[in-house]
Amino acid sequence: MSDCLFCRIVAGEIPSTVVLETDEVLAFRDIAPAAPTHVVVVPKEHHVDVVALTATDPDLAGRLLAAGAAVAAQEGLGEGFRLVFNTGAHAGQTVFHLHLHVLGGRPMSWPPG
Ligand code: DGP
Repeated sequence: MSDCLFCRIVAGEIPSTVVLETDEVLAFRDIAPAAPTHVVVVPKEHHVDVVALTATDPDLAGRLLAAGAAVAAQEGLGEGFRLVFNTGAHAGQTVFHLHLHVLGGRPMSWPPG
């Protein structure tokens, strides 16, 4: 059994609320939503972060972004949304299996904290 939380979610060992799935990516609702809509999109294959993914499979990185855009459309975020890759501890990354945050449903400020 993997000790990676998101690998375990992908494997169905930990339940999640899935909103989109392809053979390569899984999108599910964040357990601690930071906005009315907060979904994380992960590659099913384990990659630590976006730097690692773009180094090994940049085409998959593009498809991950496309999945994030599809989730935003599916969730009705036509007024705007944010796509975020927290990369490394200083950026607030806590789960070291690459994930794209899709955040929307409220006005947002800039810069982030
Ligand atoms: P980050 O801080 O960028 O590594 O984001 C990790 C996100 O993962 C954070 O927003 C909370 C979410 N998360 C952590 N554990 C779980 C879980 O067990 N289930 C779900 N659905 N989300 C989780």
